Amino acid sequence: MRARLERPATEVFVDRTFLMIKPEAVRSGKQGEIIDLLVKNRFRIVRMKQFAFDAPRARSFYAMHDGKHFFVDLVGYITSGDVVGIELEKEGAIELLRELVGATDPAKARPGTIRYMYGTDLQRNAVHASDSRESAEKELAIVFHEK
Ligand code: FUP
Repeated sequence: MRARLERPATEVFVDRTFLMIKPEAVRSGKQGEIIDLLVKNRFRIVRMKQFAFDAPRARSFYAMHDGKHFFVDLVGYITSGDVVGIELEKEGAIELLRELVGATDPAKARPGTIRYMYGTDLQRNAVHASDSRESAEKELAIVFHEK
């Protein structure tokens, strides 16, 4: 008979973060290549779904930018088509994913980063990645409807 595996007394803590593939990258069929990059960089995919934001959920997702000059356009853009939301796990996930994603403006992103390879301009910059643990928790809750 096989021994029953016990859960370890202390859980190992691994950071989690959120990546979203934005509408123009989904429209042009780049999901697969972007997900492949995540896996090659040893991020573990925990959950993933393709969906469309409605305006209230998009405004809540981008609430930190409410009132800025680009807010209305940003909400219009992010609700313009399907996105792919992905929960990722890795030691140091938040910082390492931001490095892999690159600068907000694709024109300023370093070669090898996702925005350098797949971004079009400041608004259509291929992906979103959480910038802190608090943002990750909030964004995962909005996208995956966590309580
Ligand atoms: P980032 O954390 O790199 O995604 O960038 P920000 O939080 O500064 O910006 C959020 C999103 O707003 C960016 F993905 C792109 C968009 N944006 C504009 O459309 N115009 C601007 O002038 C600045 C940001």
